[in-house]
Amino acid sequence: MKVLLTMPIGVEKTEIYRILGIKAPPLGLAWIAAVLEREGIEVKVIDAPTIGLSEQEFMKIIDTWSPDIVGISSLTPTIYLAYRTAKITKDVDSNIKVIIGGPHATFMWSDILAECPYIDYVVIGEGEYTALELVKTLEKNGDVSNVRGIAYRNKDSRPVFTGIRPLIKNLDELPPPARHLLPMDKYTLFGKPIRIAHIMASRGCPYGCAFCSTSYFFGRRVRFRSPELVAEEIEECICKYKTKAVVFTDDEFTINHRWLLKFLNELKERKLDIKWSCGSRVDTVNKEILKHMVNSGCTGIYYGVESGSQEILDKIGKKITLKQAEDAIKSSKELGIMTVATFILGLPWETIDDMKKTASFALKLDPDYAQFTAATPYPGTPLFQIAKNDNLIVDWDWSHWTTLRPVMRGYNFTVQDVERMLNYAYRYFYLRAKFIIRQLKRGVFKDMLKVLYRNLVKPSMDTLVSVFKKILGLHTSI
Ligand code: B12
Ligand code: SF4
Repeated sequence: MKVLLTMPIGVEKTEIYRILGIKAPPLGLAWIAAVLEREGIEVKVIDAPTIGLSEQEFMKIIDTWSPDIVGISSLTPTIYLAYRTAKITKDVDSNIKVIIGGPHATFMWSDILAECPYIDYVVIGEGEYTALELVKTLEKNGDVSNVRGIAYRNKDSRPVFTGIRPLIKNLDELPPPARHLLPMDKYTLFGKPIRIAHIMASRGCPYGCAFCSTSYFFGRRVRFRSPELVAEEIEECICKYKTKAVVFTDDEFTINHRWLLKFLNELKERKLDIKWSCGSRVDTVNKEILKHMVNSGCTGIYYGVESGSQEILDKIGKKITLKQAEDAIKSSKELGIMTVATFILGLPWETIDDMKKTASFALKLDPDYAQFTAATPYPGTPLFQIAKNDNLIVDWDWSHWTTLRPVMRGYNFTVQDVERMLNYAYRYFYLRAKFIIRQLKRGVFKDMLKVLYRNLVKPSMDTLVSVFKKILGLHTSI
């Protein structure tokens, strides 16, 4: 049995990819590949956007390698490209079974089966064991209705869901992601040859914020891998791929201090000399833990602050206070950690004044970088239900659901208002002397000018926004 796992073809040409400009490995596919390989199944992984694979090249691979199964990973904004990838797979060989997985597929499986005849199976939720069981069942020509966690069309073309598969209890059972199947030399920092590895130490989050699908996808209980195995994975990356920097892609890396301290100690004992960055809530750090983090190589933290209005924070269930945000950014900066604060504009309950408050709060916090994105009601989130029920969604073209542009109006504002406020917030934060001088001092202004120059042909505010997002893209990688 030969299984080819791929990202949708053509993602690198989309707005979001060009603007974010981040090349990151598809850890989900690499993990599935590792589990399949462990069972002796022949697997190939294609990180199509990173290597810039064209449709023709993809079809050629299908033609020459002849997989029995093609698995495609997809997010909401890349779903149409996933459909197209499924179609061109079947164009080459209609006998190939096509499987799709990922957060969009998980919550929209019934629409997917109705919309795309080229997709045979949808894997719902965490994919490793479901994919393995499905592949083994297909290999034996067995009865797929016994495979939990999938959806498919039955003989009468009716959609069937086989029921939820429980989450993997012990993540240590999983082998490390199959990085040997990925183009590891292509994941560099700012396009420079500093080798970077993406590591995920945990899955799940207890908070269930209204705009985020993590708790509904990976569960409310955080499942940590053991500190030893995570450190071992890093050590392996250093040996095999000359990794110099690690990005932890956990949603909330600092949530469990006992685990974190054990892990940091593990890094110390193994004398692992790496720089690393992570994402964190503002209420799960304090000066003491930050000191430990800095001492073991932490150089950057990505904080989800979301809003400058306490009322809005409460409404989205973020369970943080503005004061906690101030304290976290202040302490981090004092310790020399580069901070990125992320904010959402256009949450349904906001007023224009609330959005202005968010822009002002960003300035008050004065993180190294601020990222403002449009509130997007991704499927599977409480926000999706609210937006759908109250007819707030004005753009149902999934390819626009990138967070770069609003697709939803509020109770008191239009999508045009959000566009205007995003431009306002970016201008307000970045076009100020303090920020520009800081960049000059750091010597990174050259990079910024380069990107600006490239975009000056179309010097609209939108362009400026994308320029700064590009810069953020560069810097949020570490
Ligand atoms: C790291 C990360 C990024 C990185 C790297 C992405 C990459 N190359 O993987 C960067 C910064 C580039 C990024 C960008 C974006 N991201 Co992002 N990202 C994440 C994050 C934090 C971790 C991803 C990860 O590695 N997960 C770990 C693996 C194990 O999970 P997984 O990929 O989902 O795969 C599992 C299952 O989904 C399933 N599966 C997935 N694919 C397949 C395929 C098959 C065939 C099968 C059988 C199963 C299967 O099995 C896998 C193993 O269990 C997630 C949140 C999260 N916790 O997952 C958000 C998340 C995926 N991102 C999200 C979004 C919205 C984006 C952006 C669209 C928006 C933005 N402004 O950032 C862009 C889009 C980029 C693009 N090119 O399209 C949303 C997606 C929501 C949705 N419905 O689509 C998430 C879920 C965040 C959230 N909480 O809402 N992201
Ligand atoms: S935004 Fe962060 S804290 Fe909130 S549910 Fe998502 S991962 Fe958890």
